[in-house]
Amino acid sequence: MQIYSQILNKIKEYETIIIHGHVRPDGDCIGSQLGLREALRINFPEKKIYAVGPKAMYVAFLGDLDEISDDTYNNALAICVDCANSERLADQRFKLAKEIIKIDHHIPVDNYGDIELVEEEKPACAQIIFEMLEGLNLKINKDVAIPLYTAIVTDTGRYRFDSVTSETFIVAAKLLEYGVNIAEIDNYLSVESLDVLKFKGYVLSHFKLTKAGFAYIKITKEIVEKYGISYEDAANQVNVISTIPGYPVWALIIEHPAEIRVRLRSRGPDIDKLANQYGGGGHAKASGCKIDSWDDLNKFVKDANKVVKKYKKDQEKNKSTFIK
Ligand SMILES: [Mn+2]
Repeated sequence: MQIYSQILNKIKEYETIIIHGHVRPDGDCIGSQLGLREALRINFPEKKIYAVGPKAMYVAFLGDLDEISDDTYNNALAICVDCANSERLADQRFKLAKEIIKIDHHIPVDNYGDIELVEEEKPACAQIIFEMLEGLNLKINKDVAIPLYTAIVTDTGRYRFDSVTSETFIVAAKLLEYGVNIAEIDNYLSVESLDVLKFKGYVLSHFKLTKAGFAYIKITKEIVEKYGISYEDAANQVNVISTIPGYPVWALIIEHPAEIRVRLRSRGPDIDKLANQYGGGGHAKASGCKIDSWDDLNKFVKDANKVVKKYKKDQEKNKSTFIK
């Protein structure tokens, strides 16, 4: 692909390359950052390569991010991964870089990159990165493969999402050839603290269902504090209510100290437009947005109901017998 060589030329041109991810990073974000950092380090040992931003505890086994000074950005190239809009990038110092490359798989929100490699159909940003490294014949080793594999396995919900294709498995298979131990990674990803387990119990016993077919759970600050878990750990439980037949759209709505965030998921209708209405976005079946206060929850629930109702009506028309 021509864009691969454009990116390679930029990598060759710069002595310092800084890899950015998004706020509240997930496994794909950290895995893409650390996998790409390692790949660039082994292929260009003379260059200074960093990855910056907050860490994510549940993929802490992948390694640490770097602390760098503002001066490091002088004449540097920033590569931003897994992030559709510049506002959502962690560490806004990417703006200090001389040029910016965006590598992403979300529906684009803004075009902040000087060069952009965006493949919306890919289930994980790490898959795009692996295909690029391979396409450019760059060296890959086990330390590159482990974070990239972890990124793919987390962002695909362990290969369960719509966006997974044969290509995803081909990439995963190739990563295994570099010595990735899938059981070991699965063990790391599967541990769950007692507090999180108890919080799951709260979700299971307090979620709400609407007549239209929307399932949701409201989590106040007090609840997060009561269970003594992080906001991220709490928000990650959105799929606890993902399995109910007749409820193809679900959400976890959580109050952070400064805002109320909605994690919205679907196995039926596209929900990214609904997220757009509330200042968010993401993927067709997995999006996020915000509401201004708990008073707006009813309105959000109504809008979600509309999406589900329309979907069910369309399903009826098409006489789909597949129960979602
Ligand atoms: Mn991702």
